[in-house]
Amino acid sequence: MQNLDQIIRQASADFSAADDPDALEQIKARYLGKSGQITGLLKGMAKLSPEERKTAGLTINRAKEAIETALNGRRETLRRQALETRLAEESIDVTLPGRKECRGGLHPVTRSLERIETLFRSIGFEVAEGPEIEADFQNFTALNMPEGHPARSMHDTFYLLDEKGNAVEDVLLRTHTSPIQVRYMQAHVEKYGHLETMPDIRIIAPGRVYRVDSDATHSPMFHQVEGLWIGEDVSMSDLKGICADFLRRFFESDDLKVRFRPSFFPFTEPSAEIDVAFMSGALKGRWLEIAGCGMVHPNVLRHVRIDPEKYTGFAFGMGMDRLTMLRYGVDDLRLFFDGDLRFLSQFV
Ligand code: 2U9
Repeated sequence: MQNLDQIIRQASADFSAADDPDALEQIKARYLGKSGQITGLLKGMAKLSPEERKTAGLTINRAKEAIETALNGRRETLRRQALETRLAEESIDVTLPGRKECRGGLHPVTRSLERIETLFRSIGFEVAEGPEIEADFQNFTALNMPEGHPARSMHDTFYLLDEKGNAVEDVLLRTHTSPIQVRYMQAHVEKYGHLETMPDIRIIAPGRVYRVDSDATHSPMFHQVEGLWIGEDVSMSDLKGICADFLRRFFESDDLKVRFRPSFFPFTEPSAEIDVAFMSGALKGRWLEIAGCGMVHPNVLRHVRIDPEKYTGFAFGMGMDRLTMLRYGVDDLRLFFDGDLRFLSQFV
């Protein structure tokens, strides 16, 4: 069949002229596609007699195979050429220095947090957690700050809006980690309130807190850790011993001076500010305010249904960022939140 030999030769020539895989596949359609020449010949066999169909079928299929062989040969040539081009372009420069693996590290505030948790766990405290979006009751009312109390305005915070832009009542970003302790006390009373004597509550409550405040020593989001010990005979001297001992261990300084200065907080009575003075280093001899503390106010205990005639307790609170600044000699709080690797990599 003269015609078929011509088709095979033409197909091979066309395939050889294709210089990329897409063009090759398009040319293939001309011969083997739905309306390709070979397909057309195969369809045309329907008109032949059975005898003629047998021989025609044989020769057309042989031609089809020959075209497919030519097509596959070209495909393979193009694949090899593409590979060779890539290998030539992507030559490896063995003299280049290797890629360094950078070591990550914990954020300095996280390092402080882990240190604080370890120290308090070692004296039998549990670490409690709670939600950052809080209810007005746990954040303010239960802490002896009823609606309209002036201390609420010192805790200026972020309120939440619904889809229509209206403030969601009684919901806010917590201004301190005290509500964690309120929730813990409520759960404790739920669990053990029926007993003659409840087991002691001994917890620390670390976490993020929010206030509308921003400068070199204040950030709208900062970290606090508070502590609480409630029991039958917990006294102010327990508070002083635990806090002073913690601070000396945290700063790894046995000769750290610690003093308690009378103060006021709505949630503690009596209340005190805790100051420390280092005996060496750049801050030597200067009193620095580091924490607040006091005996838990009877009204706070009443709000969570603990009898203040039977149980007493102490609480304290500190800014974890400030503790970290003092421990590492950092003078701008914002450095902790900028994400600048030149600063952070010093703590790896
Ligand atoms: C309950 C009862 C009492 C926690 C306390 C302070 C004093 C305090 C500040 C230190 C620096 C906050 O981060 S800061 O600005 N905190 O002075 N916090 S007593 O009192 C509580 C907590 C929970 C149920």
